[in-house]
Formats: sequence, C-alpha cells, structure tokens
Amino acid sequence: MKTYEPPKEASHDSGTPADLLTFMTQSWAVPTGSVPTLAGRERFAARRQALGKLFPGDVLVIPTGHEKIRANDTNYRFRPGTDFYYLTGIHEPDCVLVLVPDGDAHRAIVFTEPNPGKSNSTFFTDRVKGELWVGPRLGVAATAARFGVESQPIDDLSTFINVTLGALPARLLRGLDDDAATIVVSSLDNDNALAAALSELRLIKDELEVAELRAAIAATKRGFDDVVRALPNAVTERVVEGIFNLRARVEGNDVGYSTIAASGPDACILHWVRNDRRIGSDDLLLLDAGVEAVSLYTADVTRTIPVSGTFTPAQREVYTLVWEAQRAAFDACKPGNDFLDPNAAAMRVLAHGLERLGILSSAEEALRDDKLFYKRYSLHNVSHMLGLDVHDCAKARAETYKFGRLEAGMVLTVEPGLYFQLDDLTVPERYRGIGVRIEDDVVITAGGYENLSAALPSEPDAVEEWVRSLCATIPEPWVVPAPE
Ligand SMILES: [Mn+2]
Repeated sequence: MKTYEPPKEASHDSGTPADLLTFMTQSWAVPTGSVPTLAGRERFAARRQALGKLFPGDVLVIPTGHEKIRANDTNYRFRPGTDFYYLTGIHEPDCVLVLVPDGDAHRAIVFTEPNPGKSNSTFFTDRVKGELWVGPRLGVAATAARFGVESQPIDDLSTFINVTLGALPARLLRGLDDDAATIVVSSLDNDNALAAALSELRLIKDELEVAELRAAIAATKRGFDDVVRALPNAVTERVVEGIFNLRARVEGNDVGYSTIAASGPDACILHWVRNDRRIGSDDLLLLDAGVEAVSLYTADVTRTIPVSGTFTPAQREVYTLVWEAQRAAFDACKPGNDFLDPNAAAMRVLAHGLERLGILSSAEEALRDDKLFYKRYSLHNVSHMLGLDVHDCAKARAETYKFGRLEAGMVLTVEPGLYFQLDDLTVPERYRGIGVRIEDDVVITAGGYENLSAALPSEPDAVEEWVRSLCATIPEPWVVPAPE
C-alpha cells in the first residue's frame, strides 16, 4: 500500500521555518456542522447487494483509482471509476470499496483518505492532498455519514484484506489502482468475471439513471443551441468546442468525451478532436458532443449542421439518406429485437442509397457478410450502450450485449453516418468531402423506444430552421446544479 511520503518542496517555493510551522498549526476554529446525506443513496446500497448476490462467499474489491499526472506536478481533473461510483455515489479519488461476505449478504466498507483537518502540518505542506492547496477531503466519518456506508482509513486496507479476511477468495476490479493490485491476491479469470458482472448490471437503467440521462441530454441540447447561436462568429472548430464545453462545465461535471467539432472534410474523420480548422461559410459542421452531468451520466449526441443555414443540394442528398437510415434504425428499437437489428436496418437503407447515388454498384452484394463494402463509407455500427460511460457496459459478455436482445431500460445511441473522403475516387466529385452523422439517445420501453434527444432538430428542414431562428440570439441562462 502506498504510505504517506513527506511532500517535497516545489522548486519555486520558499521553505518552512520551524516558527512558521508552529504559527500555522495554531488557532484554527474547531470544524462544526454535519454533511448532507446523498439523495437516493439507498439505490447505491441496492446495487451493492445485487452485485454481492452474484458472488456469494467472495470478497469483492472495487477501487475508484487515483489522480493521473498530466505533466510534472499537475494532474488531470479526477473522474471516479465508473463501477465504484455506480456502487457508492462517491466522487473522491483514492477510495476502495470492499464487499465482504456476511451471511446471505455482503457488508460494504469504503476505505478512504482521512481528513486530518488542520490538526497537523500536512494541510499546508502537502501540495497534493493538503486542504489549503486542494480543498478538504470528506474523511472517514463524513464519508460514512454522507453515503450511508461503513468507512475506514485507506492505510488500513492492506491489513484488512490480508489479515482480517485472511484466506477468503477475492476478486478485484483491475486497471484502476496499482496499489490495490499489490494487496489483493486474485486470479485474472475471477477478476474478468467481476468486471463483466458490473457491466451487465449496468445494462438495464433504473428510473434514477434514466432521469440523470434526461438531465444530461437537456444540458446537451442547451450546449448545441449555444453553438448554433454562435455560428456566424465561429471562426474555427475550437470556437465550437469551447462554446459547447463551457455549457458542459457550468451545468455538469465536464464533457463525457472529447468534443468532436468537425467542419467540412474533417467530418469524414470519425473521431476528429484536433478541432483546428477554420470553418468555411458553406461547410457542414458535424458536432458530436455530450454533457456529463454531475451525476456522471453522459449524453452522446451528434448533429450535422449547415453553417449558412441552408444545405447545398449535394449536402442535402447525403444528409437525407442518413436521416432515413436513422428512421429505419429507430423502427427496429424494441424489446426482444437483437441489439444489432437497428444497425442492420440502417445499413440496408444506406447501402441502397449508395447504389442510387452511383457509389455502390450493387447494394445487395455490398450487404453480404463476406463483403460489407458499404463500410468504406460508413465504418462504424449505429449503436452502443450509453450511461455513466459514453461507450457504456463495455465489459459485458458478447452474448448479453453485442449478440444479446434489447430489453426495456436499456439506453443506447442510434447514429448512422456517411463519410465521403476527399480523395475517394469511387465517389462522384460533388459528394467528396461531405461527412454526415446524426446521433440520438434512446431508451428501450415496454412498447418500443423513446428518443430522449428528440428536442434537438434532425429532420433536414427543421435543422435549417434551427440555424436561421437561433442565429445570433441571446443564450439561455445557465442551469447551475446545487453544490455537492
Ligand atoms: Mn456515440
């Protein structure tokens, strides 16, 4: 386990004389007050019990991870491990959740960094964890009070696992915390089964999760509106990125993934995040962006917007084909269908459209499993699960996800696209450099689906009207979440 290391002085600060140490550690008011309990915390407890039931008799160890270094002594902003957060609601770094078999159920303990307050000098000498540098930690007692879970100091984790629990079989969620990996003896197979079980629990969203996704999507809609308003002055793709990301940072935790602000031929690069091109007046802007709410649930929406407010004839042809493919995919979103059915429906429409445009010689040939020629123009499938992660439930087994069936409560994207590279000689010149993706987020319901992002215009005329009506209008006020 990582033990406390005395912080090294930064190369640019003066030292700490003994008299300053004495002065700094005196005469601070005793902290008062209690922490508010987390709303909905019983749901997090229910998730822990549901996970425990899948592994009776096993110790389950789920870390959240540490801050990651960006450069030298600066870190990236911390974002909790998805599964740890799903089971606790805790945002702080360095914590580890341990589920211990206890009769028919599991007892949950969160090991966390203590908060020494100003009771020792680390509050001002520790640049990484000291509260004067980075703000206070919740600490052991307040973590227990806020989240309704037993809590212990993180430095006791090693003894607890190896002495108190001794020989009980353990499973570890790997890849998040090298310190925990040195403590927990477990086999890779067992650990993979734990990771898969967590992803599969998260496949079906409960009402609280769907509500959080709705909120993330509503904020995302406001961010797209911000961008549309700013189009007349959006000189480069970075302006678009910055405007969207401002909304994400004010109303949520962050963006759920790097904003793709792709204009003109950049739209043909699927994950274009350099965002450094100057936007032309007749360009399409492909904006693929999502606000990650404070709850960490993220939207994932794409719109392809004519900067001028009017599609050129060639742009409109391509756009309309993608829009029709999305309609076909929506129709296949219902419980009992294969997860891949919406994809197959969309690809059928795209392939036949590509044949009509003179790009594919035979749609039926292109659709054959041993050909898949349409992929030259539409490389990615149209759906992935969405939730706390943008590509959610990624460790679920193929038989429950990719080759599984749609069920009520699943939330997924529907995002067909067509991408005609500038240098693609199989494509008529008038279409080269056009890239279109339309992406919505749907929840599967008992009778079919609900499009959670339907408030963002996507029908071609509606998109043009959106640009014309919002152009240079005043932004909506911020919807600022209550402080933690
Ligand atoms: Mn997506």
